[in-house]
Amino acid sequence: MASTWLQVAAFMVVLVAWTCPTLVECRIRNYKFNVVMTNTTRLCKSKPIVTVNGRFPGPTIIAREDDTVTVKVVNHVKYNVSIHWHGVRQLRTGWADGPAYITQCPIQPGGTYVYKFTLTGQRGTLWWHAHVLWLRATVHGAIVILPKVGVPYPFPKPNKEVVVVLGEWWKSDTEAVINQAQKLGQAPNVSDAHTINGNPGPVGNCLANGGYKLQVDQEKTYMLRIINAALNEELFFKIANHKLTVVEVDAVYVKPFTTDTILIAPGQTTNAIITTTQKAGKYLVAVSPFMDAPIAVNNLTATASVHYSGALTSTATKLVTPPPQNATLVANSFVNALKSLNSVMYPAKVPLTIDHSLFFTIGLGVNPCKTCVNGSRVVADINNVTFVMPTTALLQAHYFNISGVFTDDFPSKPLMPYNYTGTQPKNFATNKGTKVYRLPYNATVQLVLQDTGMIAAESHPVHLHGFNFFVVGRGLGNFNPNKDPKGYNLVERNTVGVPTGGWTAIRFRADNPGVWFMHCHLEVHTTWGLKMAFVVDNGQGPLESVIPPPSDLPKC
Ligand SMILES: *[C@@H]1O[C@H](CO)[C@@H](O)[C@H](O)[C@H]1NC(C)=O
Ligand SMILES: *[C@@H]1O[C@H](CO)[C@@H](O)[C@H](O)[C@H]1NC(C)=O
Ligand SMILES: *[C@@H]1O[C@H](CO)[C@@H](O)[C@H](O)[C@H]1NC(C)=O
Ligand SMILES: *[C@@H]1O[C@H](CO)[C@@H](O)[C@H](O)[C@H]1NC(C)=O
Ligand SMILES: *[C@@H]1O[C@H](CO)[C@@H](O)[C@H](O)[C@H]1NC(C)=O
Ligand SMILES: *[C@@H]1O[C@H](CO)[C@@H](O)[C@H](O)[C@H]1NC(C)=O
Ligand SMILES: *[C@@H]1O[C@H](CO)[C@@H](O)[C@H](O)[C@H]1NC(C)=O
Ligand SMILES: *[C@@H]1O[C@H](CO)[C@@H](O)[C@H](O)[C@H]1NC(C)=O
Ligand SMILES: *[C@@H]1O[C@H](CO)[C@@H](O)[C@H](O)[C@H]1NC(C)=O
Ligand SMILES: *[C@@H]1O[C@H](CO)[C@@H](O)[C@H](O)[C@H]1NC(C)=O
Ligand SMILES: [Cu+2]
Repeated sequence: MASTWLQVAAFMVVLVAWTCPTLVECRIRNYKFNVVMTNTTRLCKSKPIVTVNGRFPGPTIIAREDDTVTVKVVNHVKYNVSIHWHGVRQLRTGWADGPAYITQCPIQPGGTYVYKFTLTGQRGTLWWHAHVLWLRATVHGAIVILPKVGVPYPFPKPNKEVVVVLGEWWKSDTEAVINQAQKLGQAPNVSDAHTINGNPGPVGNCLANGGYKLQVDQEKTYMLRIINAALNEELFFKIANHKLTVVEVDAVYVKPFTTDTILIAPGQTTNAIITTTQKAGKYLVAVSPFMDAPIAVNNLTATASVHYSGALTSTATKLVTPPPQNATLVANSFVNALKSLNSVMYPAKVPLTIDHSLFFTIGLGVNPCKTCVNGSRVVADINNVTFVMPTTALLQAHYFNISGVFTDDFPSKPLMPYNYTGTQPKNFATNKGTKVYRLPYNATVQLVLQDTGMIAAESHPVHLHGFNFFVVGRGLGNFNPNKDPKGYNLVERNTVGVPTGGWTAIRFRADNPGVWFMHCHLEVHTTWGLKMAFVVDNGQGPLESVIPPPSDLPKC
């Protein structure tokens, strides 16, 4: 094990105050994150960026299932900061979940907060990222959860494991990008590059960069722990002459399947194994956007390379052709191949009866704005509610019974039904509100997420905090409650793409009390208001109740 991780450490992992280097009998893992401004010359930009511990991507957290992790975050920058542990279930520990103004007030400049949570019943790849403003563009890193000591993977153990973080890069300051867009009421500028482990490869005027290099030996297996940390783009991932065997998504094992191309949305993680059966040489890795709607994206391809040992740098490079940007069929064939492992050891506990049947439309809208360019601004909504961020965190308001922060009248279905993917209403206006949907402890939920065609139909990767859910179906057009449930499939995850002009149905059991954010993981849509929260009430007794808040919980 130690040698496996040394490989990773060589390029990724810098741990501050990691108390547990052997990963054997260690139940508590302590980290310290200093949020700082960092200069980087790697990406053709002289302006400093916000990072954790000066790293981009940030440090990897390595732990085992059932370990308790503490991370002391110290804010040395001028921005308010909070960190989300994306996909970590946070059973009863919502205070450590991280989304600013949902579960905590942000850590203000000069402030400190210790996140403490236990990795219960999860193993695989997750990630952490800033959950305030657009800071997650550069404030993110991997979370690797190894199985408990002595528990094998349900597939042959790879020879090596490598973290591969995909991202987006702006030459401008990302806060300036979104602030400018919000002022004008228009879409923000797209990024200037995609990155693979912090490096775009030779694009634009960054030719000095060789790109990220993965050194391999022949006839070995490598498990890539791929994370899409990009703000706004779903990505294709492909390697010349190598097939990818997908074994896990969002820290849940899947039935292994082999593919040329991986589709990964912002927020999602995918573990895939490659076998190095090729001749010595250099094989390109391509990361390119998927967008099958008339929406502007950064269409540049990031490249990295897989180098077989012994190969000279002059060896011919094997090129790879990324799918076209609008390759819906490539995207669909990947998504349709995903199925939870659902074995005796890892059963898929999908709720079979439904207490709350919800139908949420997700899409864009247009509201008046006197100071904006056209007298209007683009917004986004769920069931025609554009979410307004409160100034007191929702979890505090819920826990301490503070009234006036939110209302629990989030509509369970659209108040004005129409043909969501057909002719749109003439009026694109939305309502504003800080509305939540309340669930009793242990209730079962089916939620159909329906894309709309307002302004443009577009794929939305929707992320739910505090739970894994089962994706039980997806389709094009409008969801049909009589016909569609018959075709239900099954994959467990925490972020799911709702297809352009289509729908996705998910199920979950509300067995985690607290306040749980649900939002589009395209940062631009979250900013525009495509977000809401579920309040899950306490059940019986302390084991079914939110724990008391820690004493250092930041104040607003
Ligand atoms: C970044 O580099 C500039 C120019 O060299 C320097 O003035 C600035 O202090 C540096 N900032 C940080 C955070 O290191
Ligand atoms: C966004 O792009 C426009 C057009 O290229 C440019 O003028 C503007 O400065 C950019 N905004 C930021 C914040 O970089
Ligand atoms: C503003 O108006 C211009 C010109 O009519 C149009 O091209 C643009 O799409 C409009 N922008 C928004 C955000 O409505
Ligand atoms: C990428 O986008 C740019 C700017 O919109 C455009 O000029 C270019 O043709 C596009 N390239 C491809 C390959 O689609
Ligand atoms: C994808 O885009 C290309 C170039 O714009 C176009 O020729 C092609 O018809 C599009 N394919 C689909 C399936 O929309
Ligand atoms: C909030 O109200 C609930 C229900 O009335 C009560 O059980 C709980 O003790 C109250 N919490 C606080 C912190 O006052
Ligand atoms: C909704 O609109 C689509 C696209 O125009 C059309 O094919 C479909 O028949 C419409 N559905 C209903 C129920 O009217
Ligand atoms: C959304 O709400 C706005 C404001 O109340 C209203 O004007 C509009 O008709 C509603 N749209 C839909 C699709 O319900
Ligand atoms: C939750 O509900 C299921 C049945 O729907 C039941 O089997 C289970 O015991 C309940 N769990 C708790 C903790 O109440
Ligand atoms: C930081 O957060 C505090 C508490 O919510 C708020 O009062 C303050 O305005 C925020 N600062 C900035 C720069 O946004
Ligand atoms: Cu979206």
